[in-house]
Amino acid sequence: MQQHPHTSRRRTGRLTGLTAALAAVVGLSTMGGPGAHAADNPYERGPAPTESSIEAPRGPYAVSDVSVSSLSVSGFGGGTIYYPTSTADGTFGAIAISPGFTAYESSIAWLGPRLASQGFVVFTIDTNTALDQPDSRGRQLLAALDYLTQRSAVRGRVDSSRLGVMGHSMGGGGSLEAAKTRPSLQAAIPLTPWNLDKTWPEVRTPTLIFGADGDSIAPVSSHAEPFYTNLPSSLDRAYLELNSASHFTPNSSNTTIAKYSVSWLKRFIDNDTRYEQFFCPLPQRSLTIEEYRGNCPHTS
Ligand code: 9J3
Ligand code: ZN
Repeated sequence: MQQHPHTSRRRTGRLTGLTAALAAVVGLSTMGGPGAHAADNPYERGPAPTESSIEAPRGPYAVSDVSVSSLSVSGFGGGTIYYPTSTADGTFGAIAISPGFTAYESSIAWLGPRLASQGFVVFTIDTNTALDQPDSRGRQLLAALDYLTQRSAVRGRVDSSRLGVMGHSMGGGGSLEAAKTRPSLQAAIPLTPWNLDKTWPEVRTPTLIFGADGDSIAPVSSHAEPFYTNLPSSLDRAYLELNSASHFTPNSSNTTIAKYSVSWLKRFIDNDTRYEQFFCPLPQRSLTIEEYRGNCPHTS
């Protein structure tokens, strides 16, 4: 059953515009009141977040999914689209997620329903071959987003102006490649990323990089940390190093990955400043966070 979030209809873009127009015509704009907030964010979805709501195994939206056969698409290897079942809240921002070297969609599948239940359309993909390198994975993430917004069965549920990318390992390296290629992306989240290219001055997309302190396949000292350091210092960027974690920690349900990913996606894909509280001021070192770096307040 749908646990329907109590977002009011006036928060949709069309109705906010209508409200503003009516307010102007009738002269209500100086009267205030709940129906006259010209500054309401049209992309905000779902109820106000709490620490427990972003840590929960599922968010407020019931989730459906549709399988996409590799035979029906080109430029990537098919996958599964997870999306909020209800259409009552209008369109949602969307993300594509790539697995790592030799891995399949199943290795990142937990993120599909977890993130979609918070109010995103999430496309977990397979790559054309399991051996594809980061630059190819970046192109495939973009092909998947293009399929999602232009041809998929749920294209009408997606706001094509609010898109992001995630990926594990070479898929995380691919997320950086995708952001470098397509600066209109609103958020990127590489998970224990791997790439031979260490420098990302071209990136204009707000980027949250997860590293793992015990990663011996993509050691943070030669991957996640230099990737973070070599993003523009003017960018909204963050580096979260997971404590007692390995290269494969992103391959199963992880509350720290989920809560900060949800917050980053909400903040930058939905422009939802209600989530800024979770990484600004910067999180402290803890049992789950070895280290956190970032800018605060955010600039975009
Ligand atoms: O996607 C990954 O797990 C990248 C790490 C790797 O196996 O690199 C070796 C070439
Ligand atoms: Zn570079």
